Amino acid sequence: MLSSSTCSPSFRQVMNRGGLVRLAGAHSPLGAALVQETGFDAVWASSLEISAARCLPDASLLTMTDYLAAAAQIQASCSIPVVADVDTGFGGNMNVAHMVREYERMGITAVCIEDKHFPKMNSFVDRGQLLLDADAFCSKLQVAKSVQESPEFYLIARTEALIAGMGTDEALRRCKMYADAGADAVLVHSKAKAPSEVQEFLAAWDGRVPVVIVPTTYPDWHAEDAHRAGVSVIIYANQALRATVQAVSSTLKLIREKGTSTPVEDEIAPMAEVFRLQKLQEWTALDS
Ligand code: SPV
Ligand code: MG
Repeated sequence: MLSSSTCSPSFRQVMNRGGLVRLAGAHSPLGAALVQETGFDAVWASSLEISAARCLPDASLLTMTDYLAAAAQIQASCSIPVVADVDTGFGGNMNVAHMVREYERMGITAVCIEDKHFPKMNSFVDRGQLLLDADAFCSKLQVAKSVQESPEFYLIARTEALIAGMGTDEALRRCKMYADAGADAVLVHSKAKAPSEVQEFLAAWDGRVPVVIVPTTYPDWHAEDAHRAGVSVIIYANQALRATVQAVSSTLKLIREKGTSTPVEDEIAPMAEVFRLQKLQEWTALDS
């Protein structure tokens, strides 16, 4: 049997194992295969990555159908759960309900929805971020929980309060409301160069649901230290995408410049490695 058809545990099952849960971003099954085999617990189907793979800004330009197709392809290909980045839920309450039903139907066991307005802009883009009123976002969360079919389905509520410069107290106020509205975990996002505001948040957090972080701009904070400070889930959201951009660009530059690929041959994956990731042997065995 093809091993790509193995079942994945749900994200909730992974959370129930206890300990720190680590995710890395991907936009394709190939990227997800690398996430899985390097030992991450789940794949982050990143809106930034999925948009960037289409050479488009992460600005609600793609539709729910686009994001769902990418997440579902990833989930179908690997045996760790996908946490789908669903931005704002693609609109209002009705869009959120539709989103939950469609994602669940395609085998996605966890989604992360954020409290920005639709259309949203990536959190690291340097322009003001407008947040939805906290009560309106709670209403989205309640709708999401009310339509989920499986008790396994896991809802992460992400606040952009720190990204919008609203401070730790507002992030705490919102996250408490989101947890009380039914979120299974909260994600507190920050674009600060140091983890101090996230640490301040964690010191005051009462632990009513687990906390998720995305340490893109404060990469020096070691995962174990973050875990000791109260973090349950860490998402390395875009490092794989950035590695790809850099590696492909410098490889192509060298080939173009030197007129031969000899200088890069030792740096790039051999064809055998590509075949291994494609599970070529398992496929060809079907033909024997
Ligand atoms: C993503 O990876 O799409 C995220 C994380 O939402 S970030 O880009 O850091 O906002
Ligand atoms: Mg995103």
